[in-house]
Amino acid sequence: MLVVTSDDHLAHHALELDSTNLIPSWETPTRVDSVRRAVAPDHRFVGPGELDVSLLHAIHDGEYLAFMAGVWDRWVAEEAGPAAMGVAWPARRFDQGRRPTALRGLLGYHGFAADCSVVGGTWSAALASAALAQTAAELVAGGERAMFALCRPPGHHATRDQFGGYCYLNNAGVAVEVFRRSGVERVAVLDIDYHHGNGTQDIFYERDDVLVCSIHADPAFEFPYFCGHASETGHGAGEGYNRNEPLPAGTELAEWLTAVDRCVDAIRDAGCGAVVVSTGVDTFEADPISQFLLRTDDYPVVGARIADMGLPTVFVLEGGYAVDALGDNVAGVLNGFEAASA
Ligand code: SP5
Ligand code: ZN
Repeated sequence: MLVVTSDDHLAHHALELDSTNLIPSWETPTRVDSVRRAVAPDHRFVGPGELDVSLLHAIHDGEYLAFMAGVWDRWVAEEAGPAAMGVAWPARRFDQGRRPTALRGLLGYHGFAADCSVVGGTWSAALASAALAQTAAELVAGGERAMFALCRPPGHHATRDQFGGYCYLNNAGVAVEVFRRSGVERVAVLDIDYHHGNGTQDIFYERDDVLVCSIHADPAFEFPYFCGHASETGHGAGEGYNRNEPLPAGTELAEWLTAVDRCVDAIRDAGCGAVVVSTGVDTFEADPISQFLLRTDDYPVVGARIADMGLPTVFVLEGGYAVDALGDNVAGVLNGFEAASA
């Protein structure tokens, strides 16, 4: 399989609010090295093409994109701390619609969580990461059976107009839009990251041309806490085109696979013509911030399930924070897919 990757992520390493301190984010530059090392023997690397900014405007709010492009310079001019982040967010009974003017206010308006901040290299890395997803989808739309976009930063928590959960631009959403523009009438997103893909859900919630399926830790006990419930099934034209499979802490392969299979069935039933796989492997038993119990040997099994759908497939990297094992776990998904496709 072709793997789209670049070094443009290197200057991005954000800070996150741990229980009481700002710490270097679990989402580190070394994650890319781990994946490259593990996939190198069986796959080939290619670089990205030029980003088509109109794809970002298709899935993100224009004011959000403009704010994010300038936020670091504004932060340096006004505050000059090591990382820009919000301190207040529009909570219950606050005015959701009004956009403040102050930098701190805008950081709260365009962000949703204190696990995520902006540093000097963030925006260029986010744009480059989106370009990887775009290139992967373009090559698959052009006839490749499958591609892997080694995206960093990840994307599935980024909503239309908010960053959070280590995500700034929704890379999976970019790949979806490429498929739609290439003529695929309905695209599936299969999100196997440990966390609910709230951003992808948000972006496509009212659309019936994109079926979004996410298998994840129950938000009752896990980030992002406020969405990802099974009752969230889409809205308006999108009713029935959003599927959530929340699972308890301690979930192992057998139970996790039954949820994957329900999603695979839904993707088949909806007649999707391509699938974007939000490939987080933070379901791993030794992941430092997660509570599922998948093992390295389990990942080829899910890769095979995805291959069995027989659809043009773009894998985009999402989470996975056990850095030493991250590469082997990702390689497991890709190798399981290829073995089942052969
Ligand atoms: C893309 C992705 O996987 N984003 C995940 C964002 C999760 N952020 C919240 C992390 C909370 C970490 N708490 C650490 C406890 C370690 N003992
Ligand atoms: Zn995750």
